[in-house]
Amino acid sequence: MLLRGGTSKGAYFLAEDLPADPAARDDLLLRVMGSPDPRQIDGLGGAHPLTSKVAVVSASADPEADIDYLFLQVGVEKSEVSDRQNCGNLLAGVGPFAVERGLVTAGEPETSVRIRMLNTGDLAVATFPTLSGRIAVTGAAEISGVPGTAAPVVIELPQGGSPLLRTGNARDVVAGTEVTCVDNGMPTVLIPATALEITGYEAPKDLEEDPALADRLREIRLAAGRLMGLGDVEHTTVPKLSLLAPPRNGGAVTTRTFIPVRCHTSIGVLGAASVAAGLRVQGGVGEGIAQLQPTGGRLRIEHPTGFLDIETDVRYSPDGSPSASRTAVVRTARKIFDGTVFPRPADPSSRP
Ligand code: NQM
Repeated sequence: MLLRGGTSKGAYFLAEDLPADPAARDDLLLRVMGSPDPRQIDGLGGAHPLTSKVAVVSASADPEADIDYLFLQVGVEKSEVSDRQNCGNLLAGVGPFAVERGLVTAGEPETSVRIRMLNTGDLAVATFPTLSGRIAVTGAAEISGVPGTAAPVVIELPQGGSPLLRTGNARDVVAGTEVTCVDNGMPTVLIPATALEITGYEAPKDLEEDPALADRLREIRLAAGRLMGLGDVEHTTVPKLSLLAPPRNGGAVTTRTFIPVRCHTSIGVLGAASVAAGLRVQGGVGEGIAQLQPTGGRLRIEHPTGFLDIETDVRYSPDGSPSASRTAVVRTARKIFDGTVFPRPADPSSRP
């Protein structure tokens, strides 16, 4: 099934319909999506990382969850499939997909699905309208970056899994630049835009066309990845890089996020959750840039096509280390197509 989940789009599969062997599965998914090819002309992919995504869903054996969700990022130009990152946007479509495939029974007027996110081990709860056992096909919710309205999906992330500050510090200096390395579901490096000699309000396309910026970001990312305990991140999609500037439209902060080479046209859900939590870290690089409302957990993260509202609370333990205790966000999802995909035939010489 093809669904839009938030501001991304992906192919959703039942785990039982894919090969159990990861190498055979990845080979099949590359052929399904039409990779490697910058246009993905021979497959379902949309020629951008945000539309070259796969969700693998199954009933969960975990008593705390109804279903398991594995996210796979399928390379566009490269023959790579990665399970190293999660995706909160595709997460919005996982509950509706599970209802459509009969993995969970729909309630009336809404259904809550407990989802174990296999990439990180974290739990999410998604609640969305359902009617007569089916998902709502229309709705009144609107999110930035998607035209029109659709049925809302309320996503709750009860608590962050990994430590919020992966390096243990509110600030680190990497490649000569002060950053905050944060992880509230997505390892993200927060960088003041002015530290990179840009304003932070540029269009994604203009930022992508700046080779000096690309080199600098690469250098920061490789160093930060090591510092965050992620090892050599040359071939992985995490950490992401979020460049921060003061808000312009009444929000908390303006962002330009690299995922990690292309500049996001909006921002990822868990990426925004990590930015929001990072802004609440005392002594982080967001201080002096972000404007945090004195009360309430909701932060409006501005991005190139609008904003994303994230509710998140950061608490400090007696030893002084911060953690995110709860994160919530509203997304929308829409079923686009359900049917049979015909993958490009396997190249006998490249068979796993
Ligand atoms: O951060 C893009 C997206 C994402 C990831 C990326 C996401 C998230 O917008 O939760 O959703 O950072 O690669 O789909």
